[in-house]
Amino acid sequence: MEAMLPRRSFLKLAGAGLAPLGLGSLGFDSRDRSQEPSSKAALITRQKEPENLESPFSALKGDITPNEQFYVRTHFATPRLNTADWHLTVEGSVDRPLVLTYDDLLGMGRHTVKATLECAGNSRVYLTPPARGVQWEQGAVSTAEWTGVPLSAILERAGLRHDCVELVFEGADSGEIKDPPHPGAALNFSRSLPLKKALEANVLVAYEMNGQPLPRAHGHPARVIVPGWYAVASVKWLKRIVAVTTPYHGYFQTIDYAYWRHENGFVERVPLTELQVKSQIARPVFREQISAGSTYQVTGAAWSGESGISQVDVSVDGGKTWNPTRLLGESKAGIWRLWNYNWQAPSTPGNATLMSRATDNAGNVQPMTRDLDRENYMINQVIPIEVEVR
Ligand SMILES: Nc1nc2c(c(=O)[nH]1)N[C@H]1C(S)=C(S)[C@@H](COP(=O)(O)O)O[C@H]1N2
Ligand SMILES: [Mo]
Repeated sequence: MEAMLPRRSFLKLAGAGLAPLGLGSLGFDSRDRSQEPSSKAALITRQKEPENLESPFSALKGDITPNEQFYVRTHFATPRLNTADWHLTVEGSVDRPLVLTYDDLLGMGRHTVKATLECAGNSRVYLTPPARGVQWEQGAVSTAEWTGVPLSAILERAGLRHDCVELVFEGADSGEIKDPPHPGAALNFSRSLPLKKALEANVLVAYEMNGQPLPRAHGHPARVIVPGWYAVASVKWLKRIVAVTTPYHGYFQTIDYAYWRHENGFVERVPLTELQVKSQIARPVFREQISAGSTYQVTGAAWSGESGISQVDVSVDGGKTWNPTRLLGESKAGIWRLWNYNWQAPSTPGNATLMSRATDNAGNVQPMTRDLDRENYMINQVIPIEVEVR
């Protein structure tokens, strides 16, 4: 397996066949990740092709997920892009259309934001009846520090016109959709942001993840990062930004990654956007055996897109009574907060049902039941964890 070669010799091998196009005497660009294997041993494989890999949430430790443990969600074959010939174009309703090289992008700024990415399908395996899509447990969520250029700076250079209402982001990955309804031919992954969201200071075109050039699986050379929104908005392998004058209705925000919203007595199909308030128990895991009479530290994380987490409660009696947990770190929108609770396990053997429930500063409380208008997405209801005391 290629991953077994030491990294250095692997890069040399990869570089040997490359024409030294503006790369100096080295013959390859050390930032080139086009040959990097995208798979990661620390992750749980949910699907091989396209690559869908789950983070081991029970290994939660600290609020940053190491790159090797960060979940991977892809819809099509993972592109192999290299920094030497990658371009980002900015077009549509702009005064100055742009074609940016990788070096242009790096030269436009360096801004770091911490953000939790959660796939809107995270926790899907717990739905009854079963719902279509990748059967994620609790690990389609991870947190990193992202470094890149504020999107607003790129849009400013391009000179957005006043009639622009949304920005559409296109990835270099493409393929055919199998489940109907679907278009007649292959399409690229794409998603849009309303202008107001796109101009927020923490929305980035990121080129680094936890201080490393963006790994291939996470969108190398550059991706969008939209803190506080379901990660489907954070388009990887970014190649084109289009300023449009009417709302975009692409596949990944209408047929897929959308839900039914009730408004004015109507039911409307709308793209899913903000992360819904949610907490998860990392430890204990399902059916873990716990010594009777011991003190067990229940540990987990909680997040919300709209505002910071203000409270997480734990129940050890199946939801009858709730106890406040100890919250670590800061209360910030779009970034998870670790928490723990010392549970005095009963002295007599038997089953116990643990639950956690988060509240954010806007007063949103994690629900106990499933909202059917969300179908197979936005799964934030309280999940019971049954353990065995013995
Ligand atoms: N170009 C592109 N961008 C994409 C996707 C994709 O398949 N192609 N998947 C989206 C979804 S649904 C998620 S959850 C996140 C996953 O980001 P990660 O793989 O870095 O964790 O990327 C988003 N951006
Ligand atoms: Mo996702």
